[in-house]
Amino acid sequence: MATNRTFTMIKPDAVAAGHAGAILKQIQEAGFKIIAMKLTKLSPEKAGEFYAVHKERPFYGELVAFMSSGPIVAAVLEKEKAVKDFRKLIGATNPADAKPGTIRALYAKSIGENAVHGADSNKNAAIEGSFHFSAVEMVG
Ligand code: DAT
Ligand code: MG
Repeated sequence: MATNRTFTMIKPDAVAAGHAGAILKQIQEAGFKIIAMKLTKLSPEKAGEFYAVHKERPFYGELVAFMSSGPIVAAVLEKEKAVKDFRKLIGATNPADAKPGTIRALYAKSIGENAVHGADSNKNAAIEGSFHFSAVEMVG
């Protein structure tokens, strides 16, 4: 069965709270292989660029400020149906709606500070992965 790739970020709230290790453990135990990974910090400009699709949404300013507020862990993950299965693993955007046991149900504080990002399509996974990593940094 062909595998595919998704892109994730452990967001500033979860890194600051010391949850990065537990979240990575949960991701690996769910069968995802880490292809690329780094601890980094987005500038407001870079966070704005990453979330440019949400520019017109009322929460855009808040989102950019939050995503540039502290270190994040960025990673490319590989698994069968990676994009779909990762969205299932992280749970709904609003942790109040996230299924018990999902990463957002366990670690997210609010709809804005929701612990993790997960790409929403194969196309965006590829765009977002190459936003953070060069081809030689992806160890397939
Ligand atoms: P997701 O991250 O589940 O793909 P999204 O793409 O709709 O959700 O939004 C991107 C991020 O923007 C989301 O993870 C947190 C923030 N966000 C979304 N809706 C919000 C809202 N109503 N208020 C504040 N932040 C919000
Ligand atoms: Mg999204």
